[in-house]
Amino acid sequence: MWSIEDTEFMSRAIKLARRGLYTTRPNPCVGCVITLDDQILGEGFHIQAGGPHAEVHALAMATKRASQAALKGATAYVTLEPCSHYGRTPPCAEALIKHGISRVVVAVEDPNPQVSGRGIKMLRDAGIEVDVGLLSDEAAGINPGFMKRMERGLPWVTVKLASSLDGKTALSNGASKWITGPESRRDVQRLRARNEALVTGIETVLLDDPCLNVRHSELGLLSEQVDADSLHQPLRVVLDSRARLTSTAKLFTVTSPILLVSCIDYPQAEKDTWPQHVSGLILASDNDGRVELTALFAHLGKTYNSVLIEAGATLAGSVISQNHADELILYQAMKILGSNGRNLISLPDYTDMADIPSVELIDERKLGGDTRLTLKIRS
Ligand code: AOF
Ligand code: ZN
Repeated sequence: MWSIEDTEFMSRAIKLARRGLYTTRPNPCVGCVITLDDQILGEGFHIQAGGPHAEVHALAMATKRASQAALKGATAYVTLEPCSHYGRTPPCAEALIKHGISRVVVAVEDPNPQVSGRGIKMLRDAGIEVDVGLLSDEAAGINPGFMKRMERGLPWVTVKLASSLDGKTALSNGASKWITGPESRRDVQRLRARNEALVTGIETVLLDDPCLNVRHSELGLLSEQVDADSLHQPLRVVLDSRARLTSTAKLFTVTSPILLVSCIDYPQAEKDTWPQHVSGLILASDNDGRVELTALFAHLGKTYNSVLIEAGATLAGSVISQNHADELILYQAMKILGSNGRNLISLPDYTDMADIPSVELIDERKLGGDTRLTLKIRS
């Protein structure tokens, strides 16, 4: 069904879509290539929510290069089903029809209930040949958070971990600076920039006093990939069940939004000191008196496609053992910290191998002297 050219042009559209990785949220990354007689006439990608969709950019380029009449035999390759709704922009399916495109190749259907098949139907009803499913896994893989949230109302959850070769995060006295190298730390900045919310625990905040923001200068990205102005700062979420955090935390000095999640209310006098970018949320506690994670992810899933957990062993372990994690990213340093070092993940004392978390290695990469492992959690 798919020609070599089809695959080549869809690969190009996927590559273009990725260029929106740091800027499109909460919209998905989408790429589009328009060809005529197997020559690229126009291409584009979705840059920013509220701005033109990928198809609009590609059509604009194509119509600059060829007359509208020439688009009659043209093919559009789109990584996500063209939209059919009036959102912040008019429907792309309509634009493709209006421009006289003859064939549309779609990698994956848009699970957004406002679209979900209607874009494809609109095109077919207008007599356009529509082929769906080319490189669908790759295309869906650019937007795991968008796909999951649209389908299940939950965010894609990544747990970030950093350890020594023997799986330790610190010496027994707590010393941990710096186990992983500068390349890994820069990669963590990019990981933060790709996620819409970062979740950490009160223990980590009290111990490390982090800012948990994305520093544009440390991303090591080209300005065409993301300029400082269009870079989103993720929401910073602190799980603080007993409402212990005070506004002296360094976290407060950076003005991107902070959500403090507790199981009891903070004292009013404390809340009065919160700057404008700080808000609170009270959720139920679990049996251990900690914030109930199911309620947390259901809440975050109302707004955020992707959540990065950057926390200590206890919270990381709870997220994994309670089956909330989709992916682990482990930065492993070639250092040996010894058997009294602090453990990476606190998990229940499993007695049956059938009960241990099931992980699958997806990617392995050297970052300076460290190794980065990307692992999917199988449910
Ligand atoms: C497309 N092409 O490039 C993108 C699409 O708020 P709006 O108007 O930008 O609409 C956002 C929705 O449009 C988004 O949730 C998704 O369903 C779809 N995104 N569709 O045809 C694009 N970014
Ligand atoms: Zn659209």
